[in-house]
Amino acid sequence: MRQAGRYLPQYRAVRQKVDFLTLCKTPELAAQVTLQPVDVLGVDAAIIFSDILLLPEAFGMALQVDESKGGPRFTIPIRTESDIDSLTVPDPSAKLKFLMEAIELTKRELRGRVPLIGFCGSPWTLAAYMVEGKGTKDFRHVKRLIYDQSAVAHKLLAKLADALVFFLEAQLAAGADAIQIFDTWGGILSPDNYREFSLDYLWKVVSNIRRNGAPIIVFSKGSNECLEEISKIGADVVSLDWTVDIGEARRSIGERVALQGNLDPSALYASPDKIRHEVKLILRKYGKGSGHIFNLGHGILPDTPVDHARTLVDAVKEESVAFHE
Ligand code: 1CP
Repeated sequence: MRQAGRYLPQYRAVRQKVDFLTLCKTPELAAQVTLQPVDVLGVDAAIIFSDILLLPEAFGMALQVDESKGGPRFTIPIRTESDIDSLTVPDPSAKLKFLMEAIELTKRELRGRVPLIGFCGSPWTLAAYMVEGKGTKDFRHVKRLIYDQSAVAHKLLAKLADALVFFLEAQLAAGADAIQIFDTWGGILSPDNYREFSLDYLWKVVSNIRRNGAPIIVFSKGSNECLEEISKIGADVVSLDWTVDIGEARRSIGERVALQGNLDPSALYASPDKIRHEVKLILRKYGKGSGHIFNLGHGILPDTPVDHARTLVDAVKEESVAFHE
């Protein structure tokens, strides 16, 4: 989860020279920072350096990253039906060519060392950013839309689901070995709304992609109430945040899907001994057998000591071997 980023000095060194969007849009640099965690931490897979918000930008929305105001934002959010009508589904090979080139380049530079993961935001999570303009506390604009003008919300979500199918197929064609879909804001919905406005569209995306066996990982943060249903949309892996017991999740859905997760990113503030202890707990909770991809339960925090991230990776490798012996 967010392998690259501010916690890595090597990443900060690149970012000192270029802004975030330039980094995303320069294939050589995107490939370079994609490889950093593989070299520095020894993780078993790379995730392409990009951002979920580049797809809405390709729809024609102006994206701005103002460091002083925190994360990225759309300068003009979309709020009305005519705003949504004016969005055209982008051709990824034209509008997101830089990403496809970054994937091709990264694959060449990886030379098969580890697989490369492509990714996107879920229709719901992208819609939330497009309507709010940025991450907000209560997401009131997008929530107003689903309660007050649900048909308009569905129109936007359907458009996003169509675009995501093309987008993900293009990433696979460029060389991505697997796809992760981030439904970061799934958890702000009631279970019924989650089914109607998020899950249904995740299902549409997953079931329509031609993927030739490439695995799909779905991460829907805070949607633990609906894990059973998430496990039935056709994804191969369900990624868990840290608020769920991975042993219980395995008992309820582990027959159907592999599980990814789920260490609390804050655990990386702990001492190396404690980190190792936490790793062992999760490995034991999952139990023996295959079907577990160890990961954090959400993105790594920017002030995480690199040594601690390395301790985590080493501990996962060593303890999982020890546990299976
Ligand atoms: O240099 C910087 O400060 C940029 C920080 C940063 C990074 C490293 C952002 C801004 N995006 C990224 C890269 C990124 N984003 C990756 C690259 C692959 C990796 O190294 O892991 C991925 C997979 C994402 C996905 C992403 N972007 C998500 C989904 C995952 C999650 O964290 O929940 C979301 C919600 C975003 C939006 C975004 N991009 C960046 C920020 C700060 C945010 C959050 C905005 C907000 O909610 O306010």
